[in-house]
Amino acid sequence: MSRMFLAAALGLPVVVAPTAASAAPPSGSPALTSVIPAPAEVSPASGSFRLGPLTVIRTQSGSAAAKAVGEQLARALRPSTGYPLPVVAITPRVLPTISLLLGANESRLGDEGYRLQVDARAVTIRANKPAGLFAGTQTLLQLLPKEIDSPTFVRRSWNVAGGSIVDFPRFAYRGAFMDEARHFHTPAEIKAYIDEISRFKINHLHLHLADDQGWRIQIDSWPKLTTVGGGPGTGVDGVGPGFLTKADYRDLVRYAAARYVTIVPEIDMPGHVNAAQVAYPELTCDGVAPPPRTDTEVGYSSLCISSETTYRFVEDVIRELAAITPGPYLHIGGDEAHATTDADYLTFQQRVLPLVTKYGKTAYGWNEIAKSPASSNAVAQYWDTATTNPTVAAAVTRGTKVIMSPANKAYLDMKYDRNTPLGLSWAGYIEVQTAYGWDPGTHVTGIPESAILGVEAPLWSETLRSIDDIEFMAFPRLPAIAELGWSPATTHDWPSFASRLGAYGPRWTLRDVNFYPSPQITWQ
Ligand code: TNX
Repeated sequence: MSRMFLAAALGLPVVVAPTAASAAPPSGSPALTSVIPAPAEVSPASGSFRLGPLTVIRTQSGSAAAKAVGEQLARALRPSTGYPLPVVAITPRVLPTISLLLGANESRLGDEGYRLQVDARAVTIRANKPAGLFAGTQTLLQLLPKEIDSPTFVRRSWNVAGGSIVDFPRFAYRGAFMDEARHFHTPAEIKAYIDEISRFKINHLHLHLADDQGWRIQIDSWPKLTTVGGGPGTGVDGVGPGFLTKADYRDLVRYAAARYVTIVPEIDMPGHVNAAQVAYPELTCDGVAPPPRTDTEVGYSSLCISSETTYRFVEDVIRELAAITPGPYLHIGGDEAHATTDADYLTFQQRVLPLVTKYGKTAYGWNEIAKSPASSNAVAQYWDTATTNPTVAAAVTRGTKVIMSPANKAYLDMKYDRNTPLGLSWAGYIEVQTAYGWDPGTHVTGIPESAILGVEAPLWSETLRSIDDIEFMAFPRLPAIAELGWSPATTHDWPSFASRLGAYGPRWTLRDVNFYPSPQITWQ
Protein backbone atom coordinates (compact mmCIF):
# COMPACT_ATOMS: atom_id res chain seq x y z
CA MET A 1 0.00 0.00 0.00
CA SER A 2 2.66 2.53 0.99
CA ARG A 3 4.68 1.73 -2.13
CA MET A 4 1.60 2.52 -4.18
CA PHE A 5 1.08 5.87 -2.46
CA LEU A 6 4.74 6.76 -2.89
CA ALA A 7 4.65 5.95 -6.60
CA ALA A 8 1.44 7.91 -7.05
CA ALA A 9 2.89 10.88 -5.17
CA LEU A 10 5.91 10.83 -7.45
CA GLY A 11 3.68 10.59 -10.51
CA LEU A 12 5.08 7.20 -11.47
CA PRO A 13 2.95 4.49 -13.07
CA VAL A 14 1.65 2.23 -10.35
CA VAL A 15 2.19 -1.44 -11.04
CA VAL A 16 0.62 -3.40 -8.27
CA ALA A 17 1.73 -6.98 -7.87
CA PRO A 18 -0.56 -9.53 -6.25
CA THR A 19 0.27 -9.81 -2.57
CA ALA A 20 1.23 -13.13 -1.02
CA ALA A 21 -2.17 -13.16 0.65
CA SER A 22 -4.05 -13.14 -2.66
CA ALA A 23 -5.43 -16.55 -3.37
CA ALA A 24 -5.85 -17.81 -6.92
CA PRO A 25 -9.19 -16.78 -8.41
CA PRO A 26 -12.08 -19.10 -7.62
CA SER A 27 -12.35 -22.02 -10.01
CA GLY A 28 -13.64 -20.97 -13.43
CA SER A 29 -13.41 -17.28 -12.56
CA PRO A 30 -10.95 -15.28 -14.64
CA ALA A 31 -8.08 -13.46 -12.92
CA LEU A 32 -8.41 -9.69 -12.62
CA THR A 33 -5.49 -9.50 -15.05
CA SER A 34 -7.39 -11.29 -17.84
CA VAL A 35 -9.35 -8.31 -19.15
CA ILE A 36 -9.24 -7.07 -22.79
CA PRO A 37 -8.33 -4.24 -23.25
CA ALA A 38 -5.80 -4.39 -20.40
CA PRO A 39 -6.81 -2.02 -17.58
CA ALA A 40 -4.50 0.76 -16.40
CA GLU A 41 -4.03 -0.69 -12.90
CA VAL A 42 -4.94 -4.07 -11.49
CA SER A 43 -4.59 -5.05 -7.82
CA PRO A 44 -5.66 -8.63 -7.12
CA ALA A 45 -6.56 -9.40 -3.52
CA SER A 46 -7.81 -12.37 -1.57
CA GLY A 47 -11.44 -13.30 -1.40
CA SER A 48 -14.13 -13.21 -4.02
CA PHE A 49 -17.67 -12.05 -4.64
CA ARG A 50 -20.37 -14.60 -5.30
CA LEU A 51 -23.16 -13.52 -7.60
CA GLY A 52 -26.22 -15.33 -6.28
CA PRO A 53 -30.00 -15.55 -6.42
CA LEU A 54 -30.31 -12.68 -3.91
CA THR A 55 -27.87 -10.32 -5.63
CA VAL A 56 -29.22 -6.89 -6.44
CA ILE A 57 -27.87 -4.27 -8.82
CA ARG A 58 -27.89 -0.89 -7.16
CA THR A 59 -27.47 2.22 -9.31
CA GLN A 60 -26.81 5.85 -8.43
CA SER A 61 -30.09 7.30 -7.21
CA GLY A 62 -31.39 10.10 -9.36
CA SER A 63 -29.42 9.06 -12.45
CA ALA A 64 -31.51 7.64 -15.29
CA ALA A 65 -28.32 6.92 -17.24
CA ALA A 66 -26.80 4.89 -14.38
CA LYS A 67 -30.08 3.00 -14.05
CA ALA A 68 -30.03 2.24 -17.79
CA VAL A 69 -26.49 0.85 -17.49
CA GLY A 70 -27.67 -1.26 -14.54
CA GLU A 71 -30.62 -2.59 -16.55
CA GLN A 72 -28.29 -3.52 -19.42
CA LEU A 73 -26.00 -5.33 -17.01
CA ALA A 74 -28.97 -7.20 -15.55
CA ARG A 75 -30.13 -8.20 -19.05
CA ALA A 76 -26.63 -9.54 -19.79
CA LEU A 77 -26.50 -11.57 -16.56
CA ARG A 78 -30.01 -13.01 -16.31
CA PRO A 79 -30.16 -15.63 -19.11
CA SER A 80 -27.17 -17.71 -17.96
CA THR A 81 -27.53 -17.24 -14.20
CA GLY A 82 -31.31 -17.44 -14.05
CA TYR A 83 -31.23 -14.91 -11.19
CA PRO A 84 -33.77 -12.06 -11.02
CA LEU A 85 -31.12 -9.35 -10.36
CA PRO A 86 -33.46 -6.45 -9.60
CA VAL A 87 -32.12 -2.99 -10.39
CA VAL A 88 -32.75 -0.69 -7.42
CA ALA A 89 -31.63 2.66 -6.05
CA ILE A 90 -31.11 1.61 -2.42
CA THR A 91 -30.38 -1.82 -0.98
CA PRO A 92 -30.43 -3.40 2.46
CA ARG A 93 -26.77 -3.85 3.45
CA VAL A 94 -27.18 -7.58 3.98
CA LEU A 95 -27.79 -8.41 0.34
CA PRO A 96 -24.88 -9.10 -2.01
CA THR A 97 -24.77 -6.01 -4.19
CA ILE A 98 -23.31 -4.82 -7.47
CA SER A 99 -23.22 -1.03 -7.13
CA LEU A 100 -22.90 1.40 -10.04
CA LEU A 101 -22.18 4.78 -8.50
CA LEU A 102 -21.42 8.21 -9.88
CA GLY A 103 -19.37 10.87 -8.13
CA ALA A 104 -16.08 8.98 -8.13
CA ASN A 105 -14.55 12.44 -7.94
CA GLU A 106 -11.24 11.25 -9.35
CA SER A 107 -10.06 13.44 -12.22
CA ARG A 108 -7.72 10.93 -13.84
CA LEU A 109 -10.72 8.68 -14.54
CA GLY A 110 -11.98 11.31 -16.99
CA ASP A 111 -15.32 10.72 -18.68
CA GLU A 112 -14.85 7.04 -19.49
CA GLY A 113 -12.76 5.71 -16.62
CA TYR A 114 -13.95 3.75 -13.61
CA ARG A 115 -12.77 2.16 -10.39
CA LEU A 116 -13.95 -1.38 -9.71
CA GLN A 117 -13.69 -3.01 -6.30
CA VAL A 118 -14.50 -6.60 -5.52
CA ASP A 119 -14.77 -8.14 -2.05
CA ALA A 120 -16.91 -10.80 -0.44
CA ARG A 121 -19.84 -8.44 0.13
CA ALA A 122 -19.99 -6.35 -2.99
CA VAL A 123 -18.80 -5.36 -6.42
CA THR A 124 -18.62 -1.57 -6.58
CA ILE A 125 -18.04 0.39 -9.76
CA ARG A 126 -17.52 4.12 -9.36
CA ALA A 127 -17.11 6.63 -12.17
CA ASN A 128 -17.35 10.34 -12.88
CA LYS A 129 -19.76 9.79 -15.77
CA PRO A 130 -22.23 7.09 -16.91
CA ALA A 131 -19.83 6.20 -19.76
CA GLY A 132 -17.38 5.06 -17.08
CA LEU A 133 -20.04 2.92 -15.44
CA PHE A 134 -20.73 1.27 -18.80
CA ALA A 135 -17.01 0.60 -19.30
CA GLY A 136 -16.81 -0.86 -15.80
CA THR A 137 -19.70 -3.22 -16.46
CA GLN A 138 -17.97 -4.47 -19.61
CA THR A 139 -14.95 -5.30 -17.46
CA LEU A 140 -17.17 -7.02 -14.89
CA LEU A 141 -18.69 -9.26 -17.59
CA GLN A 142 -15.18 -10.46 -18.47
CA LEU A 143 -14.44 -11.19 -14.79
CA LEU A 144 -17.34 -13.62 -14.51
CA PRO A 145 -16.88 -17.23 -15.67
CA LYS A 146 -17.11 -17.46 -19.46
CA GLU A 147 -20.45 -19.32 -19.24
CA ILE A 148 -21.96 -15.94 -18.30
CA ASP A 149 -22.16 -15.43 -22.08
CA SER A 150 -24.36 -18.48 -22.59
CA PRO A 151 -27.74 -17.46 -24.03
CA THR A 152 -29.35 -20.18 -21.90
CA PHE A 153 -29.30 -21.19 -18.24
CA VAL A 154 -26.09 -22.72 -16.87
CA ARG A 155 -25.98 -24.35 -13.44
CA ARG A 156 -22.71 -23.26 -11.81
CA SER A 157 -21.35 -20.84 -9.23
CA TRP A 158 -20.69 -17.29 -10.37
CA ASN A 159 -17.70 -15.85 -8.58
CA VAL A 160 -15.65 -12.74 -9.25
CA ALA A 161 -12.03 -12.68 -8.06
CA GLY A 162 -11.31 -10.16 -5.29
CA GLY A 163 -9.27 -6.99 -5.73
CA SER A 164 -9.54 -3.70 -7.54
CA ILE A 165 -9.07 -2.13 -10.94
CA VAL A 166 -8.53 1.52 -11.80
CA ASP A 167 -9.02 2.08 -15.49
CA PHE A 168 -9.26 4.88 -18.04
CA PRO A 169 -8.45 5.22 -21.76
CA ARG A 170 -5.15 6.23 -23.32
CA PHE A 171 -6.96 7.80 -26.31
CA ALA A 172 -10.38 9.45 -26.40
CA TYR A 173 -11.30 7.95 -29.80
CA ARG A 174 -11.47 4.20 -30.38
CA GLY A 175 -13.29 3.43 -33.58
CA ALA A 176 -14.74 0.59 -35.58
CA PHE A 177 -15.98 0.94 -39.16
CA MET A 178 -18.49 -0.62 -41.53
CA ASP A 179 -18.63 -0.17 -45.32
CA GLU A 180 -22.34 0.07 -46.14
CA ALA A 181 -21.68 1.09 -49.74
CA ARG A 182 -19.90 -1.95 -51.20
CA HIS A 183 -22.38 -4.20 -49.45
CA PHE A 184 -25.34 -2.94 -47.48
CA HIS A 185 -25.38 -4.35 -43.96
CA THR A 186 -28.84 -4.15 -42.38
CA PRO A 187 -29.66 -2.20 -39.20
CA ALA A 188 -29.87 -5.53 -37.33
CA GLU A 189 -26.35 -6.42 -38.52
CA ILE A 190 -25.02 -3.00 -37.54
CA LYS A 191 -26.58 -3.44 -34.07
CA ALA A 192 -25.03 -6.89 -33.72
CA TYR A 193 -21.62 -5.37 -34.50
CA ILE A 194 -22.21 -2.53 -32.01
CA ASP A 195 -23.01 -5.13 -29.33
CA GLU A 196 -19.66 -6.82 -29.91
CA ILE A 197 -17.39 -3.78 -30.34
CA SER A 198 -18.74 -2.04 -27.23
CA ARG A 199 -17.56 -4.99 -25.12
CA PHE A 200 -14.00 -3.89 -25.93
CA LYS A 201 -14.65 -0.24 -25.05
CA ILE A 202 -14.79 0.88 -28.69
CA ASN A 203 -16.66 4.19 -28.55
CA HIS A 204 -17.14 5.26 -32.19
CA LEU A 205 -18.66 3.50 -35.19
CA HIS A 206 -17.79 5.08 -38.55
CA LEU A 207 -20.33 4.23 -41.27
CA HIS A 208 -19.10 4.56 -44.86
CA LEU A 209 -22.47 5.47 -46.39
CA ALA A 210 -21.71 6.22 -50.05
CA ASP A 211 -19.26 5.07 -52.69
CA ASP A 212 -19.11 4.26 -56.40
CA GLN A 213 -21.22 1.11 -55.98
CA GLY A 214 -24.04 2.47 -53.83
CA TRP A 215 -25.62 5.28 -51.78
CA ARG A 216 -27.01 4.14 -48.43
CA ILE A 217 -28.53 7.07 -46.53
CA GLN A 218 -31.80 8.87 -47.24
CA ILE A 219 -31.32 12.51 -48.29
CA ASP A 220 -34.71 14.20 -48.70
CA SER A 221 -33.57 16.94 -51.07
CA TRP A 222 -31.98 14.42 -53.47
CA PRO A 223 -34.31 11.38 -53.24
CA LYS A 224 -32.90 9.43 -56.19
CA LEU A 225 -29.63 8.97 -54.28
CA THR A 226 -31.30 6.10 -52.46
CA THR A 227 -34.12 5.06 -54.82
CA VAL A 228 -31.57 4.65 -57.62
CA GLY A 229 -28.25 4.57 -55.73
CA GLY A 230 -29.47 2.13 -53.08
CA GLY A 231 -31.80 0.15 -55.29
CA PRO A 232 -31.68 -3.35 -56.79
CA GLY A 233 -28.40 -4.28 -58.44
CA THR A 234 -26.25 -1.91 -56.35
CA GLY A 235 -23.21 -2.97 -54.37
CA VAL A 236 -20.21 -5.05 -55.42
CA ASP A 237 -21.36 -7.75 -57.88
CA GLY A 238 -24.80 -6.13 -57.67
CA VAL A 239 -25.69 -8.16 -54.59
CA GLY A 240 -25.58 -5.53 -51.84
CA PRO A 241 -28.68 -3.32 -52.29
CA GLY A 242 -30.44 -1.37 -49.56
CA PHE A 243 -30.22 1.89 -47.65
CA LEU A 244 -30.91 3.42 -44.25
CA THR A 245 -33.93 5.66 -43.94
CA LYS A 246 -33.49 8.61 -41.63
CA ALA A 247 -35.66 6.74 -39.11
CA ASP A 248 -33.30 3.72 -39.35
CA TYR A 249 -30.31 5.99 -38.87
CA ARG A 250 -31.81 7.78 -35.84
CA ASP A 251 -32.66 4.43 -34.30
CA LEU A 252 -29.05 3.27 -34.83
CA VAL A 253 -27.74 6.48 -33.27
CA ARG A 254 -29.89 5.81 -30.18
CA TYR A 255 -28.95 2.13 -30.02
CA ALA A 256 -25.26 2.98 -30.24
CA ALA A 257 -25.54 5.80 -27.69
CA ALA A 258 -27.04 3.41 -25.15
CA ARG A 259 -23.77 1.45 -25.49
CA TYR A 260 -21.67 4.63 -25.36
CA VAL A 261 -20.84 4.38 -29.06
CA THR A 262 -21.03 7.53 -31.22
CA ILE A 263 -22.01 7.13 -34.88
CA VAL A 264 -19.68 8.89 -37.37
CA PRO A 265 -21.28 9.17 -40.84
CA GLU A 266 -19.15 9.35 -43.98
CA ILE A 267 -20.03 10.59 -47.46
CA ASP A 268 -16.92 10.11 -49.60
CA MET A 269 -16.10 12.96 -52.03
CA PRO A 270 -14.99 14.36 -54.44
CA GLY A 271 -14.08 10.81 -55.64
CA HIS A 272 -16.03 7.60 -54.97
CA VAL A 273 -19.23 9.26 -56.25
CA ASN A 274 -20.31 7.12 -59.20
CA ALA A 275 -23.56 5.99 -57.54
CA ALA A 276 -24.58 9.63 -56.93
CA GLN A 277 -23.78 10.51 -60.56
CA VAL A 278 -25.85 7.60 -61.89
CA ALA A 279 -28.81 8.99 -59.91
CA TYR A 280 -28.07 12.65 -60.79
CA PRO A 281 -26.12 13.13 -64.05
CA GLU A 282 -25.93 16.89 -63.34
CA LEU A 283 -23.18 15.99 -60.83
CA THR A 284 -20.85 15.22 -63.76
CA CYS A 285 -19.16 17.94 -65.85
CA ASP A 286 -20.72 16.77 -69.14
CA GLY A 287 -24.16 16.07 -67.66
CA VAL A 288 -24.11 12.49 -68.94
CA ALA A 289 -24.95 9.69 -66.50
CA PRO A 290 -22.12 7.17 -66.16
CA PRO A 291 -22.98 3.46 -66.17
CA PRO A 292 -23.66 1.93 -62.74
CA ARG A 293 -20.59 0.16 -61.37
CA THR A 294 -20.48 -3.04 -59.36
CA ASP A 295 -16.75 -3.81 -59.71
CA THR A 296 -14.09 -2.93 -57.14
CA GLU A 297 -12.01 -0.38 -59.08
CA VAL A 298 -11.27 2.88 -57.26
CA GLY A 299 -10.23 6.38 -58.34
CA TYR A 300 -12.25 6.87 -61.54
CA SER A 301 -15.12 9.14 -60.47
CA SER A 302 -15.10 12.82 -59.47
CA LEU A 303 -17.67 15.47 -58.70
CA CYS A 304 -17.51 18.42 -61.14
CA ILE A 305 -15.37 20.90 -59.19
CA SER A 306 -16.25 23.96 -61.32
CA SER A 307 -20.01 23.49 -61.11
CA GLU A 308 -22.19 25.30 -58.55
CA THR A 309 -24.62 22.35 -58.66
CA THR A 310 -21.86 20.34 -56.97
CA TYR A 311 -21.75 22.69 -53.97
CA ARG A 312 -25.54 22.88 -53.70
CA PHE A 313 -25.54 19.06 -53.58
CA VAL A 314 -22.69 18.85 -51.09
CA GLU A 315 -24.23 21.46 -48.78
CA ASP A 316 -27.64 19.77 -48.85
CA VAL A 317 -26.09 16.42 -47.97
CA ILE A 318 -23.92 17.85 -45.18
CA ARG A 319 -26.85 19.84 -43.74
CA GLU A 320 -29.23 16.87 -43.72
CA LEU A 321 -26.63 14.48 -42.33
CA ALA A 322 -25.51 16.92 -39.61
CA ALA A 323 -29.15 17.35 -38.55
CA ILE A 324 -29.57 13.64 -37.76
CA THR A 325 -26.09 13.17 -36.26
CA PRO A 326 -25.69 14.19 -32.60
CA GLY A 327 -22.01 13.16 -32.55
CA PRO A 328 -19.30 15.75 -33.21
CA TYR A 329 -17.80 14.29 -36.41
CA LEU A 330 -18.84 14.31 -40.04
CA HIS A 331 -16.50 12.40 -42.36
CA ILE A 332 -16.20 13.72 -45.91
CA GLY A 333 -13.90 11.03 -47.32
CA GLY A 334 -11.43 12.67 -49.68
CA ASP A 335 -9.37 9.55 -50.45
CA GLU A 336 -8.19 8.24 -53.81
CA ALA A 337 -9.47 11.25 -55.79
CA HIS A 338 -7.34 10.18 -58.77
CA ALA A 339 -9.85 11.59 -61.27
CA THR A 340 -9.64 15.05 -59.69
CA THR A 341 -6.63 17.28 -60.46
CA ASP A 342 -4.57 18.47 -57.48
CA ALA A 343 -5.70 22.06 -58.06
CA ASP A 344 -9.35 21.00 -58.22
CA TYR A 345 -8.93 18.89 -55.09
CA LEU A 346 -7.69 21.93 -53.16
CA THR A 347 -10.47 24.14 -54.55
CA PHE A 348 -13.03 21.55 -53.47
CA GLN A 349 -11.67 21.07 -49.94
CA GLN A 350 -11.30 24.84 -49.37
CA ARG A 351 -15.05 25.14 -49.95
CA VAL A 352 -16.28 21.91 -48.40
CA LEU A 353 -14.26 21.63 -45.18
CA PRO A 354 -15.73 24.95 -43.90
CA LEU A 355 -19.24 23.72 -44.79
CA VAL A 356 -18.90 20.98 -42.20
CA THR A 357 -18.02 23.61 -39.59
CA LYS A 358 -20.98 25.73 -40.76
CA TYR A 359 -23.33 22.90 -39.74
CA GLY A 360 -21.74 22.53 -36.33
CA LYS A 361 -19.56 19.48 -36.91
CA THR A 362 -15.85 18.74 -36.87
CA ALA A 363 -14.67 17.74 -40.34
CA TYR A 364 -13.06 14.32 -40.54
CA GLY A 365 -11.52 12.89 -43.70
CA TRP A 366 -8.98 10.40 -45.05
CA ASN A 367 -5.38 11.61 -44.76
CA GLU A 368 -5.43 13.16 -48.26
CA ILE A 369 -7.35 16.13 -46.78
CA ALA A 370 -4.09 17.13 -45.07
CA LYS A 371 -3.06 18.56 -48.48
CA SER A 372 -5.59 21.34 -47.94
CA PRO A 373 -4.75 24.33 -45.70
CA ALA A 374 -8.42 24.27 -44.63
CA SER A 375 -7.76 20.98 -42.80
CA SER A 376 -6.12 22.70 -39.82
CA ASN A 377 -9.24 22.33 -37.68
CA ALA A 378 -10.15 18.96 -39.14
CA VAL A 379 -9.29 15.37 -38.26
CA ALA A 380 -7.25 13.29 -40.73
CA GLN A 381 -7.62 9.51 -40.75
CA TYR A 382 -4.16 8.08 -41.41
CA TRP A 383 -4.58 5.04 -43.68
CA ASP A 384 -1.15 5.24 -45.33
CA THR A 385 1.10 2.19 -44.96
CA ALA A 386 4.25 4.35 -44.72
CA THR A 387 5.69 5.46 -41.37
CA THR A 388 6.54 8.88 -42.78
CA ASN A 389 4.15 11.24 -44.51
CA PRO A 390 5.48 14.82 -44.70
CA THR A 391 2.12 16.20 -45.86
CA VAL A 392 0.27 14.90 -42.82
CA ALA A 393 3.17 15.82 -40.49
CA ALA A 394 3.07 19.40 -41.85
CA ALA A 395 -0.70 19.59 -41.36
CA VAL A 396 -0.22 18.45 -37.76
CA THR A 397 2.03 21.44 -37.11
CA ARG A 398 -0.88 23.63 -38.32
CA GLY A 399 -3.31 21.97 -35.90
CA THR A 400 -4.77 19.00 -37.76
CA LYS A 401 -5.56 16.09 -35.42
CA VAL A 402 -5.06 12.48 -36.47
CA ILE A 403 -6.80 9.15 -36.04
CA MET A 404 -4.53 6.21 -36.78
CA SER A 405 -5.72 3.47 -39.16
CA PRO A 406 -2.53 2.37 -40.96
CA ALA A 407 -3.81 -0.04 -43.61
CA ASN A 408 -1.05 -2.60 -43.05
CA LYS A 409 -1.89 -2.84 -39.33
CA ALA A 410 -5.47 -1.76 -38.68
CA TYR A 411 -7.40 -2.76 -41.84
CA LEU A 412 -9.66 -5.61 -40.82
CA ASP A 413 -10.48 -6.37 -44.48
CA MET A 414 -6.90 -7.51 -45.16
CA LYS A 415 -6.53 -11.29 -45.23
CA TYR A 416 -4.91 -12.94 -42.20
CA ASP A 417 -2.71 -15.00 -44.52
CA ARG A 418 -2.74 -16.24 -48.10
CA ASN A 419 -5.38 -18.86 -47.32
CA THR A 420 -7.99 -16.53 -45.84
CA PRO A 421 -11.12 -17.04 -47.97
CA LEU A 422 -12.37 -13.45 -47.53
CA GLY A 423 -10.73 -10.05 -47.76
CA LEU A 424 -8.10 -8.26 -49.84
CA SER A 425 -4.31 -8.17 -49.58
CA TRP A 426 -3.15 -4.89 -51.16
CA ALA A 427 -1.74 -3.71 -47.79
CA GLY A 428 -0.38 -7.15 -46.92
CA TYR A 429 -1.53 -10.01 -44.74
CA ILE A 430 -2.41 -9.03 -41.18
CA GLU A 431 -2.24 -11.76 -38.57
CA VAL A 432 -3.25 -10.95 -34.98
CA GLN A 433 0.31 -10.27 -33.86
CA THR A 434 0.77 -7.75 -36.71
CA ALA A 435 -2.51 -6.00 -35.84
CA TYR A 436 -1.31 -5.75 -32.23
CA GLY A 437 2.37 -5.00 -32.94
CA TRP A 438 2.56 -1.21 -33.31
CA ASP A 439 2.21 1.89 -31.18
CA PRO A 440 -0.24 4.55 -32.40
CA GLY A 441 1.66 7.20 -30.43
CA THR A 442 5.00 6.63 -32.21
CA HIS A 443 4.04 4.92 -35.49
CA VAL A 444 4.50 7.86 -37.85
CA THR A 445 7.45 10.28 -37.80
CA GLY A 446 6.24 13.80 -37.08
CA ILE A 447 2.84 12.77 -35.69
CA PRO A 448 3.34 12.96 -31.93
CA GLU A 449 0.95 11.36 -29.46
CA SER A 450 -0.35 14.82 -28.55
CA ALA A 451 -1.80 15.15 -32.09
CA ILE A 452 -3.47 11.75 -32.02
CA LEU A 453 -7.12 11.45 -31.01
CA GLY A 454 -7.04 7.69 -31.24
CA VAL A 455 -7.33 4.64 -33.48
CA GLU A 456 -9.87 3.16 -35.85
CA ALA A 457 -10.15 -0.27 -37.49
CA PRO A 458 -11.69 0.00 -40.99
CA LEU A 459 -13.48 -3.02 -42.42
CA TRP A 460 -14.19 -2.56 -46.13
CA SER A 461 -16.88 -4.79 -47.63
CA GLU A 462 -15.82 -5.60 -51.19
CA THR A 463 -15.66 -9.31 -50.27
CA LEU A 464 -18.04 -9.38 -47.30
CA ARG A 465 -21.72 -10.28 -47.41
CA SER A 466 -23.06 -11.46 -44.07
CA ILE A 467 -22.56 -10.65 -40.40
CA ASP A 468 -20.66 -13.96 -40.21
CA ASP A 469 -18.19 -12.56 -42.76
CA ILE A 470 -17.85 -9.32 -40.79
CA GLU A 471 -17.24 -11.15 -37.54
CA PHE A 472 -14.69 -13.49 -39.11
CA MET A 473 -12.56 -10.54 -40.26
CA ALA A 474 -13.07 -8.39 -37.15
CA PHE A 475 -12.40 -11.02 -34.50
CA PRO A 476 -9.86 -11.45 -33.07
CA ARG A 477 -8.10 -8.41 -34.60
CA LEU A 478 -10.57 -5.75 -33.44
CA PRO A 479 -9.72 -6.39 -29.75
CA ALA A 480 -6.04 -5.86 -30.66
CA ILE A 481 -6.80 -2.40 -32.05
CA ALA A 482 -9.13 -1.69 -29.11
CA GLU A 483 -6.30 -2.46 -26.69
CA LEU A 484 -3.90 -0.14 -28.57
CA GLY A 485 -6.50 2.60 -28.22
CA TRP A 486 -7.52 2.04 -24.61
CA SER A 487 -4.62 0.56 -22.63
CA PRO A 488 -1.54 2.42 -21.37
CA ALA A 489 1.48 1.74 -23.60
CA THR A 490 3.22 0.29 -20.52
CA THR A 491 0.80 -2.68 -20.54
CA HIS A 492 1.63 -3.58 -24.15
CA ASP A 493 2.79 -7.19 -24.16
CA TRP A 494 2.12 -9.76 -26.89
CA PRO A 495 2.38 -12.92 -24.74
CA SER A 496 -0.08 -11.40 -22.28
CA PHE A 497 -2.48 -10.29 -25.02
CA ALA A 498 -2.24 -13.65 -26.79
CA SER A 499 -3.05 -15.54 -23.62
CA ARG A 500 -5.97 -13.25 -22.71
CA LEU A 501 -7.32 -13.65 -26.24
CA GLY A 502 -6.99 -17.45 -26.06
CA ALA A 503 -9.09 -17.44 -22.90
CA TYR A 504 -11.65 -15.10 -24.49
CA GLY A 505 -12.36 -17.27 -27.57
CA PRO A 506 -14.96 -19.53 -25.87
CA ARG A 507 -17.02 -16.44 -25.08
CA TRP A 508 -17.42 -15.72 -28.80
CA THR A 509 -18.37 -19.36 -29.31
CA LEU A 510 -21.01 -19.11 -26.57
CA ARG A 511 -22.44 -15.93 -28.12
CA ASP A 512 -22.39 -17.49 -31.60
CA VAL A 513 -19.93 -14.89 -32.87
CA ASN A 514 -17.87 -16.14 -35.80
CA PHE A 515 -14.13 -15.61 -35.35
CA TYR A 516 -10.90 -16.60 -37.05
CA PRO A 517 -9.13 -19.21 -34.91
CA SER A 518 -5.67 -17.78 -35.53
CA PRO A 519 -2.87 -20.35 -35.23
CA GLN A 520 -0.87 -17.69 -33.35
CA ILE A 521 -3.20 -18.12 -30.38
CA THR A 522 -3.61 -21.08 -28.03
CA TRP A 523 -7.39 -21.19 -27.89
CA GLN A 524 -8.86 -22.59 -24.70
C1 TNX B 1 -8.78 1.69 -50.07
S1 TNX B 1 -8.72 3.02 -47.58
C2 TNX B 1 -9.90 2.50 -49.97
C3 TNX B 1 -11.23 1.91 -50.13
C4 TNX B 1 -11.16 0.44 -50.36
C5 TNX B 1 -10.10 -0.16 -49.49
C6 TNX B 1 -10.03 -1.64 -49.54
C7 TNX B 1 -9.38 4.11 -48.37
C8 TNX B 1 -9.41 5.41 -47.75
N1 TNX B 1 -9.85 3.79 -49.58
O1 TNX B 1 -11.91 2.57 -51.18
O2 TNX B 1 -12.40 -0.12 -50.07
O3 TNX B 1 -8.86 0.37 -49.89
O4 TNX B 1 -9.13 -2.14 -48.59
